[in-house]
Amino acid sequence: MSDMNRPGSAVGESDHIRTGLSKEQLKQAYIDNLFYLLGRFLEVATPHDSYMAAAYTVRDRMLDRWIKTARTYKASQARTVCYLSAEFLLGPHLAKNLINLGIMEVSREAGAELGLDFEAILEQEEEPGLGNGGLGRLAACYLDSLATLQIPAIGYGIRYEFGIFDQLIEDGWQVEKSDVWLRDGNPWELPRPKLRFPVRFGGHTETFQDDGRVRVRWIPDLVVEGRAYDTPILGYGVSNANLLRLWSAHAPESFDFQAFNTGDYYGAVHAKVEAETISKVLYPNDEPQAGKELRLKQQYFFASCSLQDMIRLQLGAAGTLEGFHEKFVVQLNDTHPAIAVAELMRLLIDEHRMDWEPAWEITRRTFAFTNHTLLPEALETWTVALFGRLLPRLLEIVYEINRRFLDKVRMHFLGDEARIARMSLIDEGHGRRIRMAHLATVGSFAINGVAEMHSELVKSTILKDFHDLWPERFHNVTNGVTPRRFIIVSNPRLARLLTECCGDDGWVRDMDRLRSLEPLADDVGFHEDWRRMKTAAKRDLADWLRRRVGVNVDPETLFDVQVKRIHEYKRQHLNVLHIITLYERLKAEPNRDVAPRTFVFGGKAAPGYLMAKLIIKLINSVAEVINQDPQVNDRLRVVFMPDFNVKNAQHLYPAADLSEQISMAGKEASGTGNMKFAMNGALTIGTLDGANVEIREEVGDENFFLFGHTAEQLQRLQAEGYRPWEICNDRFELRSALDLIASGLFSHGDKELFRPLVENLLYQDPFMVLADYELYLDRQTEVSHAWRDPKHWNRMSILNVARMGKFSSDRSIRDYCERIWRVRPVPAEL
Ligand code: GLG
Repeated sequence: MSDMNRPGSAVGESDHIRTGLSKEQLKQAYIDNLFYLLGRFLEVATPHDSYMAAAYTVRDRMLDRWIKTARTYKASQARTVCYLSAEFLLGPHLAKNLINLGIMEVSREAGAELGLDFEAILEQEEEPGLGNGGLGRLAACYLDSLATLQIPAIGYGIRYEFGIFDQLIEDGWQVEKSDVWLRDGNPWELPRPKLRFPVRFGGHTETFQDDGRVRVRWIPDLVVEGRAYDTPILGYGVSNANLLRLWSAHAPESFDFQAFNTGDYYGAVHAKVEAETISKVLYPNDEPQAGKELRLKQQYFFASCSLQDMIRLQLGAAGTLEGFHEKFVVQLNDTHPAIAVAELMRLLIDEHRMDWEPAWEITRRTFAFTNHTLLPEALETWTVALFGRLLPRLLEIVYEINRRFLDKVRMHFLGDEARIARMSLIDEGHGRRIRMAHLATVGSFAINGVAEMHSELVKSTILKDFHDLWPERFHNVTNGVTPRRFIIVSNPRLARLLTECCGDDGWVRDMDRLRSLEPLADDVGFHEDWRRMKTAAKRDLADWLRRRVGVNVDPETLFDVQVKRIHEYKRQHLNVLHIITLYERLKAEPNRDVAPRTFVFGGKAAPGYLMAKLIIKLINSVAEVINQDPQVNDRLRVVFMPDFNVKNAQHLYPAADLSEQISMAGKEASGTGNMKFAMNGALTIGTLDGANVEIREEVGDENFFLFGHTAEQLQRLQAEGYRPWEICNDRFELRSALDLIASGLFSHGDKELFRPLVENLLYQDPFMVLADYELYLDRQTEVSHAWRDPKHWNRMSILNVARMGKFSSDRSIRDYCERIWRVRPVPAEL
């Protein structure tokens, strides 16, 4: 890696001045950790030993801040945000923490003096893959911004023993390998063995008299213990360090001694295994709900542990639960933790002997709910039968919440029985199911979508009836991503350039300051810097792809990138149809003058999602044919980057020229990859969907390649009776691309392999790929023309970076703080 590409060389050069850490101290601390914690010495340390020693050295520096922060928050009795999320996709810690501590440079120098290969050490880290995609990564960006903005906050989630699977590509197919991320230890977490809470499952309930009141007792048939593991989350350029608390499931210590003593050894062990299964593995589905019993157990498990922990904190500080909703605001990251609404009621009523009304008052003033998707298959419901069997007491509470809620609805909309059925927490139509989005909505004082367009659709579609009732509760908070991870760590060259242009690194905490770049968009000298930075990043990626994937790509070509989960609504196959059309054009007219392109794909498919897996196979099959065809492979290359995760993604954002955001309009709630690319200077080709709409507004229509039907147009097309095969008959090139796939050209003559995909497109095309094909191709032709004019391209690229301030997660978090959470910064001082 060249000098320019060192994370940290761009910012915080006053590193050790800020932290008071000298190189000598770091060296000594590193050697001590190697010696005392790992039992090693420099000469025999493996790269992994070096990584562990480095990680401990950094963590020690963080603990100081963490404790000071905790003290400060405690003393100020500050209102605290609790971010409940089933996923936190953090990415590697080491580089990020070095940056946020401001000791990247001095550590690098210390490493060099000890003869260590710094890059190799960073490379050793196995990232905690505790999330599927956008939703989990958003939670991680928000933790970063909360700490940076000095907001008292706790992230609560699950410490999955196996995170998202590792993806291998074998013969073009996705193969899943389990992610054993804890195998070599996790230096970033602190186990809190004494911090544990019981969580019940199954059994039945009984009523009893208590002081003249009827109360309920839940007699479970399984009790699981949640144990806390804490990870400090540092802010950037501040002393605040917040807490991420993840729960791990265990059998209570005294597990079934009776069974042991009576000789039922297997029975006793089974109970232990059953308990520990709960936090074993992350469900690898991004959008569709799994509907599995274990998933409901996971949800209840972490919601209950987190609330019990908050109650502990509140009672410790105030001695009463009365002001609970003043002390805490709980953000529900999608419906995965929505059961918390009923669980808080249970804890207040059954365990803390409150009456229903005051308990409900606290509950509905505590929660706020973020919706992340409109896809029907992703809206969570649980059958009443399963729910009642697993959580009998919670079912009673859900019924009671519903009864009281529907009484209100009845008063408001007299006689509107259809509306009541639509709004009920119970869907009576499909085998009686509990609608988790309704539970979250009824139990929250604020509900928000994740981009302007999405929030409008939430109000007009899935939660329309609720919006009619409580319009004041509905908000929009457009997503954002952290520039610490996605510019400084990923793209140090760009970070350095931005710091030079802005005069200091203030843009890192105030991305709107990048507006000062605008005048440079026409500066020839600056264009030269810009081009040099981009080319260097593209060379790095080309090297990386050669080493990791074994393909050669030419850094001079246009890098056209689509990385995200593989899903039909995201329409990777539309991209493939474009590639095939380009291929056919070149075959028909070998000397045709086209802008040479390298197409890069990446992303995981849910293991049970066959069509998505077939799309991966198609991409790899098309790649195989094109990359081996000497007639075209100087102008066309296709690469599938295996195992797309945070660590690998960091190589891509700096190198991309074109960012593909081509979902069917109305389907992508926000998207956040679109932001990561644009803030690194890639131009977007995209539909009017999710946050694309706002990105285009910010960067300017002239700096964005918009295409495709709008959501309303598509809806109309569908209502009129959409007949994709007819589109095909009119569009020769489209027909021909589909025929080519069907002919077996990409599948060694096998005409069956891709038949399901081709037929799906021809006869159903649920995501209207064919409807947008021609518009997409036309726009891609314009992209090629624009690429031919580097001056113009660079200008657009610079303006994209200059105008992406809105999409810093710092802005999103400020929006949440002001509009929803009503929390204020509490600076921690060292
Ligand atoms: C969802 C949506 C994305 C969104 C993300 C974060 O599909 O469009 O950007 O949440 O809000 N499952 C997801 O990734």
